[in-house]
This record gives sequence, C-alpha cells and structure tokens, in this order.
Amino acid sequence: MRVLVTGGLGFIGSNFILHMLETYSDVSITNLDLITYAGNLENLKDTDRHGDRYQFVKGDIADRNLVDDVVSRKPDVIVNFAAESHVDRSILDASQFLRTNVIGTQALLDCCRKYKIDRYVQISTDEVYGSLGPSDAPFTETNDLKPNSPYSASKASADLLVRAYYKTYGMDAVITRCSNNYGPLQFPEKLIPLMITNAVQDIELPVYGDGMNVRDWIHVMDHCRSIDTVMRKGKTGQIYNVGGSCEHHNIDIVRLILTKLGKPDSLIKYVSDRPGHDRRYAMNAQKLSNELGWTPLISFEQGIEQTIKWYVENEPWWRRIKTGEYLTYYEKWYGSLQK
Ligand code: NAD
Ligand code: TDX
Repeated sequence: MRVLVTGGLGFIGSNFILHMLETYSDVSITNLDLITYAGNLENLKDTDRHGDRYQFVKGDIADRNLVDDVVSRKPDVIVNFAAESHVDRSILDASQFLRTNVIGTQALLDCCRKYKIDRYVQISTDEVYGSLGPSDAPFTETNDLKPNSPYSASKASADLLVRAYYKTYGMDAVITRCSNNYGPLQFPEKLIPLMITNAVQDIELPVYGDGMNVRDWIHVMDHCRSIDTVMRKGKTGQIYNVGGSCEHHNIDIVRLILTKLGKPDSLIKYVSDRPGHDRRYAMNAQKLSNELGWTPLISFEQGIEQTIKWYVENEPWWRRIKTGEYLTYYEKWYGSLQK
C-alpha cells in the first residue's frame, strides 16, 4: 500500500508514520509537509532505517501545482493531517487556518478526484461539534456541527467539503473525529506538554478560567491505530468518532502532572479564560468499535506516566522548540490573559 500522508512532521502525523512503517513491511509513505512552526524533521529521524519506504516532500497543501504533482504519482490513499491545529493561535489570527485547513483540503480533494485516488481520509476533531453541558450525552456522529473557535470552524468547513465531494462526485472519502490526544512528540503549546515542560522549568503553569473545563483524553497511538482501521475498513462516505472515554477536568490533569514530577501546586497560575472556551468535550466512539472492532488499548494512568517520562528524557527536543517563534507567540498570547 502506498500512502500519501500530509502534515506528517507534526505530532499525530509523525506518530502515525512511525506506526505504519513499523507495523507493516508492505507499506510505503510519502510525507508532504510545509514544516511550519509545528513541523519538526527530528520527529522522523528514525525513518532512515526504513530506506525508500519513506519519502519526504516539503510543500504546502494549499499549493495546487505542487499537490497536483505529488498526487499524480498515484498513491493508493491520502491521509490528511496537515492543519493549523492550535485554538489559541486561531484566536490571535485565523488567516492561516482558513488557507491550510480549508483551501488546502480543497486542493487535496480536487487532485484526489482528478487522479482517481482509491480513498481519501480526513483527520478531523471533536471540536467541530461545539461544547457539551455537564450532563449532556457524549457526541455521536449525528450531532450538529456547532464550532466555537476559528480553528474548529475551519475544521468543520473542511469536513463539509469532504462530505460534498463524496455526495457530488462519488469520491471515496471517510472522516475521523478524535478527542484530545496526548503522548510523545506533541508540540509544547498544548495543555499536557506545556504543563510538563513548564513544571520541569519551574515556571508558572497557566490555567484558563476556573480550570473546570473537561476534555476526553486519548493516547496518540490509540488514535493512530483507529486511523489505520478506518483507512482500511471504514465504509465510504462515513464519519467515525474516536475517543478514549476518559474525561478529566483540566485542573486535575495539571495537579497530577505536578504530583508526578514532585513539584508544588504553587506553580499553578489562574489566568483569564480563553475567549469562547468550550466547557466540555466527550466522544461516543461506539460506531467505530461496533462496526470496525477498534478499542483504545492504553489507559490514561499508563499513558500519562509514559508521556511525562518521555518529556523528561527528551529535554533537548522541547528546549530547542521553546525558543524563537514559540517565545514570541507565548509572550503575546499569555500577555493577553494576565488578570
Ligand atoms: P500539529 O500542529 O502538531 O502538526 C501539524 C503539521 O501540519 C505540522 O507538521 C505542520 O508543518 C503541517 N502543516 C501545517 N500547515 C501545512 C500546510 N499548509 N501544508 C503542509 N503541511 C502543513 O498538529 P497535530 O496535533 O498533529 O494534528 C494533526 C491533525 O489532527 C490536525 O488536522 C488536527 O486538526 C487533528 N486533530 C488533532 C487533535 C489533537 O489533540 N492534537 C485531536 C483531534 C484531531
Ligand atoms: O495554557 C493552557 N492552559 C489551559 O488551561 C492551555 C494551552 C490550555 N488550557 C486548557 C484549554 C482547554 O480547555 O486546556 C484544555 C486543552 O487545551 P489545548 O491543549 O489547547 O487543546 P484544545 O483546545 O482542547 O484542542 C485540542 O483538542 C482538539 C487540540 O489542540 C486540537 O488540535 C484538537 O482538534
């Protein structure tokens, strides 16, 4: 199987590529990635040992000519991870979110159609459904799309385009919508790696609002296995929710990280809330488990332990990232949240 992965230098894409190369000897991967601030060549330095089963192309999914050239090599399947993925950055400026997440998806879909690619997989998110109240049932695939941030609005727009290409042109396309991922190689702007690395650095841990927002956590390898399953066995035109059935309040996650690292709670700093902050996400992934037989394998206790250990052991990886562009962003965003 020849797979074109986009955005494979980011957190989930690079874990997915490593999973595919290590699990199957008959899979080859081309990775198209723009190397934005979130893309890191170091994430895939271990692909050397897979020889010509892994190939990298630097470029923008919104660059039609380039996408046409890459897709004309006729992969069997395209898996689109490439996106601007951080809600807070979308609040500061949504422009790049629309270009990559919407226009980029359209360019991929058009080329997929032109070259009659067998299958297109769109990696989407639980955030397209909006926010739940404390006693609401978890999201199912039939929930309305009610995105609340520029990021989630751009992801919902991409999902609607995928649906339209399936309906209008009969393209073979599937969508996965996953809850919050954590694990090795996650960019330290996201909650879990930010809190781990700030705690190691003995700098304050910024908690938005009252810290009582709820996220449904899943280990990145369980997410990668679900994508592999949907890519191979998913029914055309279908949407599959993916989740860990593992809801936690943000503040509990932050306290757990501090305890595991032997750091004091006094490092916690409550800051102003994220504008439009979704209160709760929870996913019902019954369709995926009943129809395709997927279930998550990694418990949160195991996964968070392994993740903290990974960041502690890979300090040079995140120290290099927490400089330059990242610092400019950090100061601008957290400066705007000081109470
Ligand atoms: P990430 O920000 O870590 O990585 C994104 C990757 O896409 C980077 O390598 C970046 O260089 C690349 N990229 C960005 N713009 C590009 C462009 N125009 N052309 C080519 N490459 C480009 O993101 P992630 O956390 O790995 O998320 C991957 C996908 O999964 C995204 O589509 C995201 O919406 C979705 N998702 C993420 C989560 C999560 O918890 N992180 C949960 C559900 C869904
Ligand atoms: O400094 C922080 N303080 C804080 O309290 C940060 C960065 C986050 N938070 C809160 C906001 C959220 O309630 O933690 C929660 C998680 O925040 P993020 O890590 O930014 O994730 P979230 O906004 O939930 O979105 C994530 O899950 C769905 C990913 O970033 C998306 O790409 C994915 O689609």
